[in-house]
This record gives sequence, C-alpha cells and structure tokens, in this order.
Amino acid sequence: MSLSRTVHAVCSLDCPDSCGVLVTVETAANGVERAVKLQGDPAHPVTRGFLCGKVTRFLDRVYAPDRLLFPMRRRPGFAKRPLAHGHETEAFERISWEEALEEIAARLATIAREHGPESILPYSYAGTIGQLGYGSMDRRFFHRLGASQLDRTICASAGGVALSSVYGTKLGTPPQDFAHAGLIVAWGANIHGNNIHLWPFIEEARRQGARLVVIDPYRTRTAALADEHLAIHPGTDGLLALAMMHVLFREGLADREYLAACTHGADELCTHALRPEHSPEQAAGVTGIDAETIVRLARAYGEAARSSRPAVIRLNYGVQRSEGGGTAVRAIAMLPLITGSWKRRGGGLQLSTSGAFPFNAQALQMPELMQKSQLGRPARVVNMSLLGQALTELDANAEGANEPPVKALFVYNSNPAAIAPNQNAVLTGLRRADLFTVVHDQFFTDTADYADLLLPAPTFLETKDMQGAYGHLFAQLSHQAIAPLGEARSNTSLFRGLAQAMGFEEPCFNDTDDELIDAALATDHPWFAGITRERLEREGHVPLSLPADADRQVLPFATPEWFGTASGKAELLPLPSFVAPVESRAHADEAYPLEFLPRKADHFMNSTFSNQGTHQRMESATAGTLEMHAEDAAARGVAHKDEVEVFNARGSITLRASLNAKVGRGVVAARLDWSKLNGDLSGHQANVNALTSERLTDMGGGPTFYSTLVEVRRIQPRDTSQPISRGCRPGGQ
Ligand SMILES: Nc1nc2c(c(=O)[nH]1)N[C@H]1C(S)=C(S)[C@@H](COP(=O)(O)OP(=O)(O)OC[C@H]3O[C@@H](n4cnc5c(=O)[nH]c(N)nc54)[C@H](O)[C@@H]3O)O[C@H]1N2
Ligand SMILES: Nc1nc2c(c(=O)[nH]1)N[C@H]1C(S)=C(S)[C@@H](COP(=O)(O)OP(=O)(O)OC[C@H]3O[C@@H](n4cnc5c(=O)[nH]c(N)nc54)[C@H](O)[C@@H]3O)O[C@H]1N2
Ligand code: SF4
Ligand SMILES: [Mo]
Repeated sequence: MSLSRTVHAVCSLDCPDSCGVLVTVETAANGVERAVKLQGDPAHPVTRGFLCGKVTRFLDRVYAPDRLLFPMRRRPGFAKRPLAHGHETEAFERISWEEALEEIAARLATIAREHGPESILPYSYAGTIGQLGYGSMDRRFFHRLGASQLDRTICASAGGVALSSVYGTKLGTPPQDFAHAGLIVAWGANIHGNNIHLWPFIEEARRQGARLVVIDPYRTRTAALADEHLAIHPGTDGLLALAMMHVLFREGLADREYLAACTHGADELCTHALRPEHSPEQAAGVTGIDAETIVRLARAYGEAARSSRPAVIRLNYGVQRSEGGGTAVRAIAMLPLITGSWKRRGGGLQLSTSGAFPFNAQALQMPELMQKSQLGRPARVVNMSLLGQALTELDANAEGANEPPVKALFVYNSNPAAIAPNQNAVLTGLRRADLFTVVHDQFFTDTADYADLLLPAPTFLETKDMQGAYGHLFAQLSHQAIAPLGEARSNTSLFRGLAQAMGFEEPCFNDTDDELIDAALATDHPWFAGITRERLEREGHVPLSLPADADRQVLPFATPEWFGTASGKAELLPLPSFVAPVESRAHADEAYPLEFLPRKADHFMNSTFSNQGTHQRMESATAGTLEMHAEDAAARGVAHKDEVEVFNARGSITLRASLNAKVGRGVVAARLDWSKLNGDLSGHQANVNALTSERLTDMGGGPTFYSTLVEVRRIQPRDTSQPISRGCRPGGQ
C-alpha cells in the first residue's frame, strides 16, 4: 500500500505563465517518496487546470537517468572540450560535497588574493525564477566576496528599459482581461508556443467576435491559428509602429483628451509620426507589409479603442532581440497611449507584469555587503551578453572593462555555452586551462563539459520557493514536494555552504529559506498588503492588491496615478526613430544575404529539455532543421532534407534543410538547443548561437539574436541513409 498526498508547487521555468502545479506524491511502504503526477492547479485563475506540453512531461526530467546527482571533479589530465552526450562521466569523478565546497572556497580565495575578487564572475540567469533560487543567498555571497557583478541582460533588458522609459514601470494588461478585447495583436509574441495560458482568454474573446492579428516574420503556431498573419521583415517593427501612428493621427483616431491627461510629448510625437518617411507607403517597402494592410490595421486598432471591446497588444520579447529592439518596443508601447486604449477593460498592452511585484530585492540580495569585501566599494559590472568578450579579451580595453581578466566563472541557473551569443568566443574562453569554472546544474549541459567542478541542482519539485510572474498578477508559494534527488542542493543551500567554507561570519549567511521569503516580503508597499508567507503557504496563490476602480476593475494606466516616470505621465520623448539593423536585409551583402532567426523551440525552454527524448520527439519536426523558403533553397541547389551548412564570419552549424512556408524569402530559421546534440561527422559541435553576434541592442545592453545575417550551402551528401545525430553519439573528440 502506498500513501498519496497532493502538494502545491509553482512551475519555476522562465515562462510568463508561472503556473500553479499540483504534485501527487506517493510514499511507498519502505518510506520512499516519489512524485507520480503533475497537474495544473484548477483553482489558479490563469493556470486553469492545465500545464503546457513541456511540463506535463516534467517527471521525465526529474527522474531522468542522466541527471547530475553528485558533486564531481574533472579527472586529472582531461582537457576541457565538448563531450558526447551520455559520456560525460568519463571526464569527471565523484567527490563529496565537503570536498567540493572546500576546493571551491580555496580556489576562489586564492584567485581573489592574486587577481582581485573582481576576477571572479558569477554567471546565472533564469533556470529558476523563484525569488530564492533566482537571486538571494547567491547574490549575498558574491557581494560579500567582491566578485564582479553580472548585468543580467540576456533576455529582456532592451524591452524592459524601453517599457520603463515610457511608463516608468513594467506593468500591463492582466491576462484575464484579454477575454474582453475586440482586437488582439500578437506582436513578436508566440503565444501558443511560449505563453499558452493566455490562449484561452484570447479564444474567449474570439468567440465574442474578436480578431487576432499576428506580427511575426515566422509563421508560428500562433500565426497559423490567427485571423491574419503579417510576416514582417525582422527588425523593422519600429517603423511599422510609426506608420500606424501616422494613420492614427492623420485620420483623427488619436484620443486627444487621454493624451493631454496622461502623456508628455504628444504634440511632438504627432508631428514626428506625420512625417513622410513614416507614411504607410514608405514603411511598406521596409517592413514587407503593404500600405493598404498597414492602413487597415491602424484603422481597426484606432476604431476598436472607441468601441466597447478595445484593442490589446500582446507584445513579447521577440521584438527586442534585434539591434533597434529598444526603440521598437518604445514605439509599439506608445500605440495604446495614442488611442487611449488603456481606459477600458480588455485594452492596453502587455509586455511584462513583473513590475507589479514589490519584492524587497535589497533585503534579499544585500548589495551593501560589497562594502565589506576586499574591495570596499561596489564591484565592476560585466554584461552577460558579452561573455565571449569577457572570457577572451583579456587585456584591458580602453574603458578598462576587462581589468582584471576573468579567472573564475561560477555558472548556475544557466547554460551559457548554448544560450549566449557568439558561441565560438564563449567556447574559446571556456576552454582556457587557466579559467576555474564551477557549474551547478541538473544535467551535464554544454557548459558542464568545460567545468572543473560540477555540482548537482534540484528541480522545482525539490525545493521551497516563492514566485511572482511576468505574465500575471498572483504571488505564489511553491512547497517542496519531494526530497532533493541524489545529493542535489538548492541554490540557497549551496551558497550558504560556500559562505561558511569561505569563513564569512555575517549572520545573514545563516538565514533559512523561510527567513529569506520573509525578507523578500518585508515591504509596506500597498500592492503586497496582506500577503505574508503564512498566507501564501495556506492559499498557494494570492492576487496582488492593485488599485481598482469603483467597479473593482484593475485598469492599469487608465489614469495618471499609474505612471512611474519623473513627469508622472507616459513619456513619449525622446521620439522613437527607426534605424535599420546593420545585420538585416537593408545592409546585407552577397557574402551573407539571409536573415537568420535562431528561435526558441515550442517544446524546449531555451536550451532546457533539449536533451530529453520525450521533448525531442515532440519537437522532431523542427529540431535540427533549417527552415528555408523554397526559392532561397532552389537558388542554392538545396532540396528538402538536404544537409546544409549555415555560416557567417563568426561560425557555422550543420542542419537539415526543411523547405516549408513558415518563413518568407530571405529569411531562414532554426532552433536553440544543446550543441552536443548537433555534432557533424567531423566532430564539430555547434548550435544556432555559433552564428549570433555580441552586438548589443540600442537600449539596455541586450543581445541581438534576431539581427543575424548568414549564408547557406548544401553539403555534398555523404551517406543519405545516415540521419544527422540527435542523441547519444560519440563526437567532439
Ligand atoms: N516553449 C517555450 N516557451 C518559452 C520559452 C522557450 O524557449 N520555449 N522561453 C521563455 C523565455 S526565456 C522568454 S523570454 C519568453 C519569450 O517569449 P517571446 O517573446 O514570445 O520569445 P521569442 O520566441 O524569442 O519571440 C517571439 C516571436 O518573435 C518573433 N520575432 C523574431 N524577430 C522578430 C522581429 O523582428 N519582429 C517581430 N515582430 N517578431 C520577431 C519570433 O519569430 C518569435 O516567434 O518565452 C518563454 N517561454
Ligand atoms: N539563439 C538564441 N539564444 C537565446 C535565446 C533565443 O531565443 N535564441 N533566448 C535568450 C533568452 S530570452 C534567455 S532567457 C536565455 C536563457 O538562458 P538560460 O537561463 O541559461 O536558459 P536555459 O538554457 O534554460 O538554462 C537554464 C539552466 O538552469 C538549470 N537549472 C534549472 N533550475 C536550476 C536550479 O534551481 N539551480 C541551478 N543551479 N540550475 C538550475 C537548468 O537545468 C538549465 O540547464 O537564452 C537566451 N539565448
Ligand atoms: S513552462 Fe510555463 S506554461 Fe509550462 S507549466 Fe511552466 S509556467 Fe506553465
Ligand atoms: Mo528569456
């Protein structure tokens, strides 16, 4: 007989939906506990009882036979190089946690003494977005050490800075309110693939007659299900938004009253938008969307704001992963201000709702500890999107940014060998014998191949945490459902242990997870009123106390109180101006004429899941393929399923051509995954980021994955019965 109980957890993957998850845990007669079922919490108003395909099969990940379960050390004499998936343990030997912590502490202390603590670089992103796992004890530890600070720009900084520059905060339309819209524009947003819990609300709106328009250079699942798909040329969204403004102002569709009450710079914006270069006719050639369509879209958008069912934009981060991405987000974010679409339920725009959660980051991360470090001052800041440079350009540059050179890299919550741009530079850096690298992860990732020490991390079922969301407005608590597998230790437990091994005596390094949760909630901000750990533990999810109107509706930006800018109004200045990306068709030459979209997979989470059989099967139609337009393929003598090399001056990757109509002429697309699944016959291992650059966005210092030019050539078939390896195959040696 086994006993069964249900535990409330929260999916901590880097996804806007932050689902409430009910975990069924069975206890066998011998006392061993096992999670046997995951289910979306039916009581959560956004999760509504279902999980995405990826996490429905999450137990395959938790109990995967190839999980990293023990601390390991590189065997003496084993050079840092890519390892065949499934063969990683040949390079590493198991050690105890005690040995691991002692060795790390000793190495970090020596490096800090010899090169200064800033030569130590933490590298983390969003393996978990729980408040504790994402950034708490780890930050305290690195602050106290005086390590370089990491500017976490890899995902959303261009869009985040852009949105905040207009609104003064990162906040938007609650997902449930999409059900009340009459027109929904998914702008650089693959809702069906990346944000599935918004979909039911869109379907509800469509049943009431709403239209869904998708603006995306790729025909996503979302685009295929929409009423209209506008296949915009990559990186030209800023101009499309300006052309829409042109029509709105020209045709009297602007809400003058709202603009006067809630914005600053409206007259200047009107004059700017009406300039001839922003006319639909001028924009058509650049964006690839014809003038009549732009006019029709702008009219529908403007007229909806005057009807009972307004227009809403789901803007997502796809738009800001290009050179002019910040300006594009600013321009798009101004559209609902021009039409006053915020005034009605179902209107407005959502890019992120993360700014609605007033967690006390200061108390959680304690930046003041830097003063107690060997430095006695705040440490230098390294942009995570420039990791290749940071690890390879070891001489001080003009700004002195690479001084001191990075001598130790501490990776957790991230797989930079796969996800960072300009992969060849990153790997060149990771191969350095003089770089001391620690990797804390659940699996032997691409980055793990280069580690000196490997540490096992838990999944979200194995830890307790608290979470906000960037796609809804509920604070949540995730209970620990099962004990950590093997010797996995959570991020907080790891850094607590390391602080002790380093001899840090501040009491803050003894804080328990519950004390950390309490610290994050220690605020008198009214939006957290009544939200305590005890209440979260009891209720699982609690809505934020956002200001509501007389009808108890939360209408962000309907009135001036919502704006967090210095002027207290939406800031339309400086005016957004369109500049075509350097790496785009506007500047393409014969060498690299194709625009490349190195995309996220619908069934992976960035590089997470790409090593797992169940997820590979779900993604089998696109994983390992280069999607091309038939005419681009024909011009290169490429046929469907041919092996092709995709290349530019930074690198190359071998994929199999797929000639479908998901991309227009001049655009090719492939999926982000682990490099070691993509070895070609010569042992060269790469993924899409072998082609991307370290050029940064116009705002926020973000990466420009979607501004990448490439060329494609057919590889002479070797043996056509031989598929490109997608799983365990010795390679890379
Ligand atoms: N299934 C799945 N879900 C995920 C993730 C995942 O990897 N897989 N990742 C998570 C993460 S980290 C994030 S940040 C969110 C991000 O979610 P999204 O912002 O939706 O992220 P992307 O898929 O990068 O971009 C969305 C769409 O933008 C399109 N796009 C690319 N360039 C342009 C352009 O120049 N203009 C326009 N209009 N569109 C463009 C892409 O083709 C893509 O379909 O999703 C999260 N959810
Ligand atoms: N070409 C291209 N590159 C991209 C993108 C793209 O669309 N195209 N997207 C970019 C974006 S938006 C993002 S957000 C980044 C994502 O970059 P990352 O945040 O690095 O994302 P993942 O590849 O999912 O790697 C997360 C790792 O954290 C581990 N992990 C999970 N939970 C824990 C934990 O509790 N502790 C520890 N120590 N580890 C844990 C997982 O096992 C996984 O290996 O990638 C960026 N790179
Ligand atoms: S990845 Fe996103 S959609 Fe899937 S379960 Fe997690 S939060 Fe929900
Ligand atoms: Mo992201």
